[in-house]
Amino acid sequence: MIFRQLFDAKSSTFTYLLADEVSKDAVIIDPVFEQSNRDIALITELGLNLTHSLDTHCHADHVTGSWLLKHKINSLIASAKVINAEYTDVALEHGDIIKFGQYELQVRATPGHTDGCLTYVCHAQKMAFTGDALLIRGCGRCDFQQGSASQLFDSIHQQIFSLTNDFSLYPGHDYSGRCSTSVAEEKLFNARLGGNASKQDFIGYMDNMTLPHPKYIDIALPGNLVSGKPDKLPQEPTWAPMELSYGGIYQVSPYWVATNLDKVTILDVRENEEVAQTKINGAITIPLGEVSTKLSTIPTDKPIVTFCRSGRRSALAVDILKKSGLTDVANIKGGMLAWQDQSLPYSF
Ligand SMILES: N[C@@H](CCC(=O)N[C@@H](CS)C(=O)NCC(=O)O)C(=O)O
Ligand SMILES: [Fe+2]
Repeated sequence: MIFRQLFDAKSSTFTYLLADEVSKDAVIIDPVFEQSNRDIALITELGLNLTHSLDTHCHADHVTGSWLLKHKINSLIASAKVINAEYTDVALEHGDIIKFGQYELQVRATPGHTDGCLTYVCHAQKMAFTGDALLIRGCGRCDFQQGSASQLFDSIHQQIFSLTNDFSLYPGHDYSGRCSTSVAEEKLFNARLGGNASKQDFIGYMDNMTLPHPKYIDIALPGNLVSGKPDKLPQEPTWAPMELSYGGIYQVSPYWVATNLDKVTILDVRENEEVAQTKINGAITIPLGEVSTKLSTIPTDKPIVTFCRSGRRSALAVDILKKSGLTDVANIKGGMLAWQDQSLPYSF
């Protein structure tokens, strides 16, 4: 199975991408609205077909990326039926199965942090995605969203600790840099319900926690009740059709540049010897090492597209130009190698 754990630093949320390496069908668990472009970049670079986004619950601390992923790459929105979120395509209930290629996730209701919390279990890989029901050495708070410590204790024991000890557990958040755990570890060491803690011990602990409400709860809850559909789409560059690489660089296709030469300034950052051999007409040439000191010589009346042999050095040039305050800048994907592959015009 293809498996990636992603992190949103602002909300300390984990997002998980799971895919079948053969069929390329993929699902994403708990996408974060602001990270949609990152997630789509990874999905695109790995050549995956995202069939579903799956939320573990109605998050109080961030808005889901589900609606935006559907809008951009057509995945179905799946979340707990109990939440009754608008725009849900698949309303999940305990016992449902989500298939992606040869793999499947079993849906287990694990209420207690919220009344609509789900845990997704991949039996074949011995992995469970627990959302905020069970965190590493902790668990989701129970003081809002129909939370109940008694119910959470039962959910964890009946639906998570009932998995074999060797199951790996992947939580919805971690606030201390930890990434995954196991059933065996949490049974022994969970700070709130491990080591034979009784339900009474657990409720005593949870009732006496004093956590401030999540900072973005007033935005997150209404946002998640509409599956993350924004009032207004996030702003994206409009001067060229563009894709964001998983490396974080906006890229334009060589073909678009070749057919829109009058709309951009091409900045070729190859060394002089390379430019002496092949060049794109009209491009200005500044070797990468001199870009920062020659910024003032680069015309800024048009968007700038950067260029080199393979598209690697020119990606760094995009970074340098952005840091200098320019906004309409992108890399020509694949550089001269792609340009030549596509038989676009250049001179010797
Ligand atoms: N400080 C965070 C809130 C963190 C928080 O309350 N997280 C929830 C999950 S949505 C929780 O259950 N935390 C349990 C804990 O921190 O022990 C924020 O402002 O967003
Ligand atoms: Fe939560």
